[in-house]
Amino acid sequence: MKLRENEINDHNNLLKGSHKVRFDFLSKLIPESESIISKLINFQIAIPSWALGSGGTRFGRFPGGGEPRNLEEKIEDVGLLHKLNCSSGAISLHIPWDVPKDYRAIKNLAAEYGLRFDAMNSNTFQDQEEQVESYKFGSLQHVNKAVRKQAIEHNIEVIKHGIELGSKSLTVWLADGSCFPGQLNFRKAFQNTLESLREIYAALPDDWKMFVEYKAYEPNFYSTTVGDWGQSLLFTSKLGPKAYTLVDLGHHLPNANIEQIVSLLLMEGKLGGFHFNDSKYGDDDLTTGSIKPYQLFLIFNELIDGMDERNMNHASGLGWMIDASHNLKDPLEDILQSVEAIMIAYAQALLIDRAALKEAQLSNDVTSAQEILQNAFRTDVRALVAEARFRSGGALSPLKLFREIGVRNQLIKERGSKTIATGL
Ligand SMILES: [Mn+2]
Repeated sequence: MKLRENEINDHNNLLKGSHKVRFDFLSKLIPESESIISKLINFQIAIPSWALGSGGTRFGRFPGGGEPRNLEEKIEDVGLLHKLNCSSGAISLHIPWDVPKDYRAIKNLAAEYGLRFDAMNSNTFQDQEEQVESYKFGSLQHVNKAVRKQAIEHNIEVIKHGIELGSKSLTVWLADGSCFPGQLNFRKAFQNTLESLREIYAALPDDWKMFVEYKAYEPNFYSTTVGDWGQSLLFTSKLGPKAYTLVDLGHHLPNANIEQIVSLLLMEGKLGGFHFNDSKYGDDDLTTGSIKPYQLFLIFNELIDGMDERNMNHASGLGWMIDASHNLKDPLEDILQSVEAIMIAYAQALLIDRAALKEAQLSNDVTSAQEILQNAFRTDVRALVAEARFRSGGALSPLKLFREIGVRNQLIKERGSKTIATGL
């Protein structure tokens, strides 16, 4: 479904008065508010095609109806989100779930909604019906060369789809690993994986990036062949300058200091992109900012510090993407909440008095360092984020408008109540 222009205007007209009071107050408090707003306007977060339907656990799935039935409807859904918040201007596809039948038609449709194609994602963690070899015991790491070859060719096919659509990056996440001690020769698994990644890397166009995503455990529970940022960095360093490490917030062991990982990867020029989500225990894929908003803020603090140090453009220097799965909420509402949380953390981190923080660090003034960070974190920047959206033509309250016009009911009417998003 498409939003009508007057729906956003009518909504904004009702909220404009109270928004202005909050924004005027905040912009007086924050002298740099105009520069923050322009950075917020430029900042776009890619939406993965697989987050548009209900997720599930291995115990069950409870779809809410009206889910996108094909790639075209996935693009429509992201287009709707982008229209509401003006911050979701990209979609990330997953092959084979989103193989385009007609590249030109798909590109035109995306352009109609103001969307570009973010990183392409390959899939060697499941067996597809038509495939000859099985990934049960791994893909790029597999002891059997024929399996590795099949997985390499799949990744190269994903790159080819991406080239047709104008994407500029490939994300490789491997489920490869082992479930029991003794099952795998760790060194051989690493070497096989490296050799396979090298063949994929060789197929990358010059202006493309390869993101190597790590994950501590699951689906393998004893070892994962790209299990942490050290292993990913080892691969990406050996592969070459187009290879980068991708950080997914849910892919660490409990209590890992993710902001420190981010800081060092950036320092080395090896941080490629981000998968946002949140978690309490493991790879829970909960709404970004719903459990640990302070951690998200601290990560953005390191991101801004490290990117500014290297003169990187905040909006385009790294790949920004949500990677989440929703079992309880309306997936589109959940994404609106996640994008909002990311924009808030980014805006708060832009508020940090960096000169004062540096001074506190150099004089070992631990108390002031904490005060400076928390002063920014405890500032309610929601009116700045709303103002950025408003100036871009979006809704002052995307979630409110989403409910007011009954988006889910309309989608159920259009698509039916029993639809299941492809791939999930
Ligand atoms: Mn991920």
